[in-house]
Amino acid sequence: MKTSFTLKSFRAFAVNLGLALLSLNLSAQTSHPVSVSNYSFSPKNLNITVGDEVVWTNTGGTHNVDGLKSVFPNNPVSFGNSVGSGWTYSFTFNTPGTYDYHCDPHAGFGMVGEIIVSQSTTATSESLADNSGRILLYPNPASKYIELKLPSGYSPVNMLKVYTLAGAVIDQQAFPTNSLSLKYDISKLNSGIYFIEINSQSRKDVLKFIKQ
Ligand SMILES: [Cu+2]
Repeated sequence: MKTSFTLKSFRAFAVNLGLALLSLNLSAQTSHPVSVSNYSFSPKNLNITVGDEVVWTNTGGTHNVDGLKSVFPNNPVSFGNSVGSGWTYSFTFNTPGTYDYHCDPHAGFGMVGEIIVSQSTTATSESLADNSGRILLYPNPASKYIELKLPSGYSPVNMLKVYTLAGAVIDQQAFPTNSLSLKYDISKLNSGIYFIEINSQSRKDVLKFIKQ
């Protein structure tokens, strides 16, 4: 009798705990570790979402993280710490954009890093919800990547083609199955005007984008 009561209340407790953890998880930021040693940041490049935290841990040598706007004027905000050894430094990125940084003593040795902070997926799909029926391409112009967002009725998508203003096809690939969005890397393209063609069984869309 007593045991079953205890079990029951334990179950109720476990369910409540489960719900509490779930809601905590949904709102929690993601933490991205970067190790600092051997004159490098690893990983050197990070793609994160607004509200995420990056944690740098210096495991060897005398280094720092310098992402100050006085050094990198294009950084949306400043971040960084002082030169030293054995430290851990964390920063939460609340403004989208591209952030560059380096280690002050070893910048000349190529001890550099970059973090791309994107809007959260949830916020993006919500804010784009009223554009039903159209394919969205953003940002445009862009330098690192473009993102394609397809309307919910757009399915199945077969093939994606990228070509130059002159009409030369430079890339062709399958659109990810069961996905209505795609992040496409344009960092290696030369500056200029390009077209991206998306085919479904019933329609073909061609969107223009500018690589900065
Ligand atoms: Cu260093």
